[in-house]
Amino acid sequence: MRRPAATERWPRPTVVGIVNVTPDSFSDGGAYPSVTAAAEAAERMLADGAALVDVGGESTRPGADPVDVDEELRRVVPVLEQLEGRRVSVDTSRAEVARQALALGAELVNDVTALRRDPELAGVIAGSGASLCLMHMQGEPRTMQVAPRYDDVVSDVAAFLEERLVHAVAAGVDEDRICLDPGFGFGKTADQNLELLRRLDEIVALGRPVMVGISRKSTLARIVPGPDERVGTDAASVGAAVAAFERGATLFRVHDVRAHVEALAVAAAVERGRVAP
Ligand code: HH2
Repeated sequence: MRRPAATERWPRPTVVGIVNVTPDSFSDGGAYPSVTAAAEAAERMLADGAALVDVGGESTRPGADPVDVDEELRRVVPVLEQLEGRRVSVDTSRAEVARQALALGAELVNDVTALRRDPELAGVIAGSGASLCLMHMQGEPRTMQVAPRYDDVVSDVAAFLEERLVHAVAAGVDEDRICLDPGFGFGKTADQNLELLRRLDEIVALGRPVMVGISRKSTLARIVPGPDERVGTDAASVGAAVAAFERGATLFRVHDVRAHVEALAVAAAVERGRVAP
């Protein structure tokens, strides 16, 4: 199977810790009672081996309503201020949030709309030297799980990501700084998510590093029921991440950083066939 070259920017595996500063995220909504608590959680993730932490202020769980830009800024900016000097990504699809996050040192903009929501976002990233994650979503969070439809989920997602990659590059974003994400759970049934994971090498074949965000998602809870039927367990999340690694994924957006770092270190050593990198 074709393997992506590890780059200095994103060695394989690169673990990205999730810091949702939202009251309503699907698995960790309202987890942080204060800005300091969120920043401390981020610091712990970095100490546990996350390469960067992804700070987001707008939930994209199925059924979620959008928040206005001022509210998103109120949630995200104080946390980014406390994390200045740390390696941070910002989970936003808005140019103004990205602009302020980049000014505070964020190095990656993680846009779940793949530059389809805010026409000014590409320009903010283009001039900045920051990186960009383009994610596939069918529909919008409020309604995306109602009746997802594809001819072939993997080819459809691959075609979409290829088109968005061309769009981003045409808008001035450096291709070397773009990663692609199939968007597990974003307008996909559980079986469609599993088909995407099974054939992830077809997304990897697009030639850019692939990010996967399957940590705690409900597809995993369908396979291994946990205490909450909408939330997969951390052990199930690690299993999915290792499966994704074996199919060529590079970046892993996760909640339980330590467990993923350890499991993926072993998966990488097995792929190399030796202990030392
Ligand atoms: N998933 C979520 C949010 N952002 N970004 C990328 N690139 N890939 C993903 O799969 C992805 C993402 C949703 O998960 P979470 O952040 O845990 O919940 P919420 O959107 O409710 O805050």
